[in-house]
Amino acid sequence: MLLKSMSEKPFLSAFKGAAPASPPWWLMRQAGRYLPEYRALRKSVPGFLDLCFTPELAAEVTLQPVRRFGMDAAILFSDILVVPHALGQEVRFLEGEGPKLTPIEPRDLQPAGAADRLSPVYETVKRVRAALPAETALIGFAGAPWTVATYMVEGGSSRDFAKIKQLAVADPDRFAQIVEAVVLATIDYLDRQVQAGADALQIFETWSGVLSEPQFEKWVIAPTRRIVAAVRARHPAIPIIGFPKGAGALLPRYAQATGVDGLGLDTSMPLAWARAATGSTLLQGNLDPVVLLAGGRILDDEIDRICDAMAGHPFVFNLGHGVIKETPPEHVARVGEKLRARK
Ligand code: 1CP
Repeated sequence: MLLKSMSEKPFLSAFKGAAPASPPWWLMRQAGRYLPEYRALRKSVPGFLDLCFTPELAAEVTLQPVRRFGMDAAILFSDILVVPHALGQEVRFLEGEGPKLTPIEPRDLQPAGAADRLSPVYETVKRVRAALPAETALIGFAGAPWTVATYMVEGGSSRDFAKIKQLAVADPDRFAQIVEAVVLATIDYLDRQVQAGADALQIFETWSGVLSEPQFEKWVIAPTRRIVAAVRARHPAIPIIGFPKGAGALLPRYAQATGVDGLGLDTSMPLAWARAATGSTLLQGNLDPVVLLAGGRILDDEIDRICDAMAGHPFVFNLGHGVIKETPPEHVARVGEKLRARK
């Protein structure tokens, strides 16, 4: 029994109800620009998507933070916008400007075969799986349809989401064609990541906080529920984490209606409330990335506050959003030390 529990990956044990004093951890955007070894490797390819689609390099970038800091999980290095790319929309990442997507007609999106066009990603998953220590889990991921569609419709990052919200309320049938294409492609894409060796999945819903309750129901909950159900039908045991950033008081509804196994909590989420409102669902989060950037005493105190609030509950320590690129790598190392020292 002891041997069995020792051979389990701590990250996966948390989904089975384990709640050790020293919780498992990983960080959103743990691979990326705050690491000098990432910046060096990034220079060797012309575009960001070249990095995502070169398995040898993407696997190396995935492994970099785990090698340095010993997180309990690696997250596949890719991006949520590889799905629109696979659907036939042109996606470019411009230095300092973020993603740019060319407009496309909903009827021109090509969900059939989209997942096949992402085969380099599955090769990355295989390579990472083979290289990771036995105790480290590998998380595959995709963007949730609403969040991915914001980039597809707005043509890039947005401040007010005016175009997509207008489309969603004024021409829901046309918008539904886009969402449908993303749902279909995402189901196959996640399925293929699991087949290639991902131990768990995370669905990033970064922009769930900009919708009214009925619109949230329609464009966040319904498509996510379909993806979760379809992936589950193919892989009944795969843990799925939903991260509905900014969902606020809609978090319990999201948890119950989508059927995810774990919930990512953004920094604004009150921990005692989230814990009480979502039952036994595993929770993950929610350190402010700015506190990680700051380091020092406030970082130590916040790690304790969050872990104390989650004591006795299945929990994965993480940030409330991604690592900020100016973050000193030593602060990330400190998170690992501090968590391991908790008894
Ligand atoms: O090389 C570079 O500097 C590009 C920066 C970068 C990186 C490192 C982008 C561009 N994407 C990524 C990797 C990435 N993106 C990962 C890899 C694994 C890891 O976490 O270490 C993941 C999971 C994502 C997911 C992602 N991409 C999200 C959801 C999570 C979140 O941050 O909210 C979103 C919204 C994107 C879109 C995206 N990708 C990149 C940019 C600049 C953006 C736009 C962000 C915005 O609109 O604010």
